[in-house]
Amino acid sequence: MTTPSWLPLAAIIAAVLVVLALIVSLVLKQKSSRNTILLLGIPDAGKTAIYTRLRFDKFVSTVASMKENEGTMTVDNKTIDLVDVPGHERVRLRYTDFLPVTRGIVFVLDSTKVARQVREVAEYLYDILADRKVQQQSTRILVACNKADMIIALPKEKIIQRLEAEINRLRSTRTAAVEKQASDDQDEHDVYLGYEGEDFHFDQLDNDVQFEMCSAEKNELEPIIDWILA
Ligand SMILES: Nc1nc2c(ncn2[C@@H]2O[C@H](COP(=O)(O)OP(=O)(O)OP(=O)(O)O)[C@@H](O)[C@H]2O)c(=O)[nH]1
Ligand SMILES: [Mg+2]
Repeated sequence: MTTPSWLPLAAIIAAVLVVLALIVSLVLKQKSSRNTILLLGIPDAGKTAIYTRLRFDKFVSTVASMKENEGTMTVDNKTIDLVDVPGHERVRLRYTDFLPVTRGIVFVLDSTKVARQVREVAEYLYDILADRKVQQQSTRILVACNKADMIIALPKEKIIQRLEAEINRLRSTRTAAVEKQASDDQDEHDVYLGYEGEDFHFDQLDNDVQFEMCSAEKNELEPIIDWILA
């Protein structure tokens, strides 16, 4: 009995399908293992206040954190891991340890002080946006403009404008610095943000970056919760 001529081809197609199915299931598994929401931002932005609201539904006036807070929140029967990373310069970089399990980043800023703090806020946000892992995983980012209960809080549109202008400035100094350096040790923060020759805008990024006003004090955190659940 001779082997039908289509049999080898069918075997190859079947093998390819099995491999594809394996790859898809691996990717899905990897994605579902990313269940952590990181709360990042410079000191005093309100990360611990938001963390405590989301987890325990209460407001605490805390002191500067020096250690991460880690725990879960449950909404709509979904359990989500939350990590509040202190803003202090010596500890904030620890956020990179959590990136492999991170589903989204809530970048918290103080809307009442963002004009004065724009350089520090933009530098930290720049590091996050330009991080290779954040880009590879297309990590979603929500900029939570906190303390919106205060009358002096800057509106969202103004905050976006200020940050875009500052990132634009930073980009030219950082790109120049990277070019001056030998090219071999630029592995972590060397991804160019936006389009060359054009002013920087958040919507030029592949990562989805949203902005929402909120208040941990007044418990106005629905935009954050909706974003986490989306
Ligand atoms: N008015 C107002 N104050 C807030 C709000 N959220 C936090 N605060 C105050 O802002 C201060 C800083 O809040 P934290 O949550 O400790 O800030 P943090 O971002 O965790 O700071 P680090 O731990 O130092 O990185 C505290 O005095 C809070 O009471 C808010 O929504 N409105
Ligand atoms: Mg804190």
